[in-house]
Amino acid sequence: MEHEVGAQELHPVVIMDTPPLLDDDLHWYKDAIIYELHIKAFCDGDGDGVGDFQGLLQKLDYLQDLGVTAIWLLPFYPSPLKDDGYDIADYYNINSSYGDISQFKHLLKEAHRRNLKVITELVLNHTSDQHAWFQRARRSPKGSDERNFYVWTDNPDQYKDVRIIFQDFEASNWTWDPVAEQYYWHRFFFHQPDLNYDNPKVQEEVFRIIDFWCKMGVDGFRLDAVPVSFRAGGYQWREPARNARIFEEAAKSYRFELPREGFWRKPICGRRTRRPISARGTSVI
Ligand SMILES: [Ca+2]
Repeated sequence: MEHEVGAQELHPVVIMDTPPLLDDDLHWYKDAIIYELHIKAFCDGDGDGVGDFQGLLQKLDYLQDLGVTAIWLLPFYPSPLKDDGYDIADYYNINSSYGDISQFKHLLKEAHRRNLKVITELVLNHTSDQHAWFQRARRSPKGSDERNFYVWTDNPDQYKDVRIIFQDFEASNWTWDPVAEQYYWHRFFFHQPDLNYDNPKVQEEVFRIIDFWCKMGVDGFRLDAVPVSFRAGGYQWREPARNARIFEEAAKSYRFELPREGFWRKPICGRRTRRPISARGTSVI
């Protein structure tokens, strides 16, 4: 407004001889124009009726012309697709209907060539029950590290005050597994067992997954369901900041920015350090 411009003129701008507060490499997401898309529904490059990375590649110029500065890809991993890909069966691969890792790398290269960032959706609260970790867990001895990749109990009244999110589908946050002969914990569908973040081996695996995609060149992540992931938070949604402490520490390690407000709806963005801190070298989670 004009009167504000006038007021500013009375106070000359002082050029501070200090580094800028905002680091473009870290804070680029703050004014990014983000285009969220599901690979399968965006563009079908090979004509088989399902969208794919080949199709998205063909549309990069179009997205750039729109003024988009970042693409946010919903889950594209191998999955039984019982929850639209939020039930991940393998964190290190691409659903073969959409393409393969080499096509994904090509997409990153072509996106970056157009100054487009690439944010990927990571679902780390739970896996598909088809994930190898769960299949191993249910067959491993009770109390073993392998069993404890997930949260188990003999008493389904445990944490009974925790709200059931999908009340239309689930009667409890616990489901009986006849193979394990225990109940396993899930905040969402029964086929999405929650990972146990109290197990250091789970923490290592999560860092390994983040490392894998960072090294490939992914610019940021949107982390799904972070607030309900931690026993320290009672597996409740009510204390998202407390529940997300692990990811705050991860964000420091990887030089990511973790948006404070509403972070579970926003991507964690930034870039990895030149020398990433390995999962083994940290004790942050
Ligand atoms: Ca296709």
